[in-house]
Amino acid sequence: MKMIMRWFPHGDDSVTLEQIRQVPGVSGVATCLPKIPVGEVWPLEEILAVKNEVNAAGLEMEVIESVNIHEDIKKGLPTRDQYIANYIKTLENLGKAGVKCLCYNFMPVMDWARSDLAAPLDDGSFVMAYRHEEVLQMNPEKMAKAMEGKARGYSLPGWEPERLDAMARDIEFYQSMTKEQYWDNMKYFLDAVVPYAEEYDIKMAIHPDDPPWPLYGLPKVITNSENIRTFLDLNNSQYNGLTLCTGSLGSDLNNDLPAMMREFGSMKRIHFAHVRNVHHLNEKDFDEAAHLSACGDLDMYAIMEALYESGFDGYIRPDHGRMIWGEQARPGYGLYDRAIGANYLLGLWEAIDKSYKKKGEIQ
Ligand SMILES: [Mn+2]
Repeated sequence: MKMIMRWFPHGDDSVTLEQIRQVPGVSGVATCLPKIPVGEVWPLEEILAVKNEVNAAGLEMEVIESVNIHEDIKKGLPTRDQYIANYIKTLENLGKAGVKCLCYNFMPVMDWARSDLAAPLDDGSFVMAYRHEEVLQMNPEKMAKAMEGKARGYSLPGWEPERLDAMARDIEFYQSMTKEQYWDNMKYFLDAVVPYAEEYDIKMAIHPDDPPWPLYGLPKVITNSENIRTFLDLNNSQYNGLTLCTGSLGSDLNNDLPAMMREFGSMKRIHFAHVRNVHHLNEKDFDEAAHLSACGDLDMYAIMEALYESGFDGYIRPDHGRMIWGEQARPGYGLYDRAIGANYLLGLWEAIDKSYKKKGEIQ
């Protein structure tokens, strides 16, 4: 298992590589090239420039999060073949740079949605929050504007300005698409790309839909165990795997996260885990709580134990953190709360590991 943290290059992050290097137990970053328009090839030299910067700080760049998928691929348009060819070329370049794992998502139109990026808690910290009724009353453009206002000048991955114009048009398009067609488009993409992921030795790791329920009539597919089984069956290569995000899937209280870790972990299909807690106010209203089990509704010990027992040897990152101690940072991606989260998770992992080794000695 390797503990990593997300980091944004080109000055688009308040957190520095030097700071991440000082977080005990963190060996690398998950990063991206945010300035390249969705659908275009990531040039090798630009990938290597970021890799060199990361390596110079004493960290690894084995995980990319994300290479976004062009909307034409998700829509199944004839133009998708060119975008898929570009995606494969990007994979080749990432492989040459030593990247081992690629987190991506296949969500239509919007990557994730929150009603507030900085909701105050009683202890003076701020969290990203989701209130279902408020989200339903906004249209995506309104939400993008509201989110932008609290993004402190940082880009919001998945809410790139060039995507906003097309959002309303895209939503209309998807409303006439069946879930089956959407699965077909996903399979078409996977069958084209996964053989190259194998060749370049890059584990593809799809991120669940966030939140894991339909919004604005858009299809949502990576939402629960049943749908994840369907997804994994679309292409049976081990390189077709998951970023198991406990925060996204845990927003739906019906999802049993330790059971999911066990099932998909034992199939060796979890390559990357985003581990964070969720605190529900209602079934579909939640805050992105601190990582500690006591702070939310997820049993983080049980989640880490299930991951450990599955023989997990992929990457883990603390997911979003709260904004604490007056930090000014990209929403969800301050240094302090994520550093605390990473070390809490590493502490759980050490305790689980030692208790298993002790049991082994006794037997
Ligand atoms: Mn996540």
